[in-house]
Amino acid sequence: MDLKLYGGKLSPFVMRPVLAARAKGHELEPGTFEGGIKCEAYLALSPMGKMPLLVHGDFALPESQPITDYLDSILTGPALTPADAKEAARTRLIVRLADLNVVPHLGGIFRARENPEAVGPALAGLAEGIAFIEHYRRDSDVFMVGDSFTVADAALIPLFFFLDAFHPMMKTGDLISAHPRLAAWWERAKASELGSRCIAEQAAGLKAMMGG
Ligand SMILES: N[C@@H](CCC(=O)N[C@@H](CS)C(=O)NCC(=O)O)C(=O)O
Repeated sequence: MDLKLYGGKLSPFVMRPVLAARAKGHELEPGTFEGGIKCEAYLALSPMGKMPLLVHGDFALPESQPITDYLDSILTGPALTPADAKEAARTRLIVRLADLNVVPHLGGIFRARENPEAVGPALAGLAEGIAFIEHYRRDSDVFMVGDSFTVADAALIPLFFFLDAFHPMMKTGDLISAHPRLAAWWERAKASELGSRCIAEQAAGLKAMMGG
């Protein structure tokens, strides 16, 4: 299959489709776009100039969640969206809540050194976003939703990596442990083959970004 994914492995948006492909039994190693993500050729395919970008033959698709859903449709392997309409909706809702209410606050954590005043509001925003997600989970959810890996796990695992990574400086892990059910999910996710591999790859990316 003529399928290429562009981006770096530290990015939670790049790891989302990577994890989804792996959960379906496929390796989709992200690569670097020649010329970078701001070059003319890249911007012609994705004017937003962000990673990831999926190129499938002459079809170019940006944005982590549409890419993830597309891979779920075209790749063989287990479906990553529940067949039940309500469970599918709950899965999509959790991904959307994460993108709308968790992702925007990660920047404040990431740029703590340059802008320490933004850390407090970022932590408050993250706490709220995480509580929104937890509101829609059930005691019976072993994975993010239900009893098998879904696109919601693919979205949340690489985002939660940063909460662990920044815990020593900003106690971001406490945002997870405040919710015992979510904390149990995170422990299971980290211990899983897919989760532990993803986290190791992101950790290597973070180390490289911080200068080794
Ligand atoms: N909504 C986008 C977010 C993508 C995004 O923000 N990617 C970052 C990397 S984590 C990026 O490409 N940043 C480079 C830039 O903005 O110049 C998605 O879900 O794919």
